[in-house]
Amino acid sequence: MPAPLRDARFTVLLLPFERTTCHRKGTRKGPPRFIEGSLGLERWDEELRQQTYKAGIHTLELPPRGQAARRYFPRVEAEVSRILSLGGKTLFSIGGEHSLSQAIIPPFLKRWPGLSILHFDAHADLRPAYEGTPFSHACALYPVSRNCPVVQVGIRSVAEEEARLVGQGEVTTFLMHEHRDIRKLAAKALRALTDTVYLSIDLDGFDPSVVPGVGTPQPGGFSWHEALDLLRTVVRAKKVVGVDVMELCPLEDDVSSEVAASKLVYRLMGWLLNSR
Ligand SMILES: [Mn+2]
Repeated sequence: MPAPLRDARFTVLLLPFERTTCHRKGTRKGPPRFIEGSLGLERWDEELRQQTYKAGIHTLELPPRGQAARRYFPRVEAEVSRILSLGGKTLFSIGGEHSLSQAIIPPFLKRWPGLSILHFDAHADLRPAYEGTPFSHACALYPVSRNCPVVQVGIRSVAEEEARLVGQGEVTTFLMHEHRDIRKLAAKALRALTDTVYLSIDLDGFDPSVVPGVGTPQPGGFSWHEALDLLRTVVRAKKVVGVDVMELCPLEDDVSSEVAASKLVYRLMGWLLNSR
């Protein structure tokens, strides 16, 4: 039930871009499968007891047309800037690989200079470059971590070369094995974040039993309810101005990953709708 752009409270930007995934290929199929997953959802949100879609959801797509990051990312940045300039429409960007966040976040930082990032991921993603390129999924948060506070949750895979950046400077890292109590973790994350927050969600932050369809799975991630408790706390306490949901790499014969991803987005929209 799509809404015209001018009436929409939420915009969904589909970014089927994939260049550097390593273990399993297929993140370019993430956005279309995300839409398929969303079609199976009930429009009635059973937690919030409301029909969130009635606020208006407008979906756009920016096809990469075979372009490399060097050419595609400036187009992504321009499109994000255009949508933000319309005002009053929270943008959800759906990947595609996580390196896209490098192009999505700068327009948010321009508009909200006090922004901080809640980075939900299994991986620290703080390498300055990986396999010869700074545009890799392994470097997703490196550039923005030089400019604004980044608070990392779910992290359970860190390269030796990243270890010096984890928990240093603007980066606050809550390693998964040290922060198992979600209520305490949420309270600590709130203290580390500023008032205005951007959510960058790599679906591999979830446990693979919740979202098996990711390129680089890691054991020991958040359960569905742990993740939702954490994110609900943040959305209620802060002003969340944008969200990306990345690295959906759908499986052939299992739709649970795209259902989880689209249900997560719909729930986030519902919380946002109720928090203003
Ligand atoms: Mn990751």
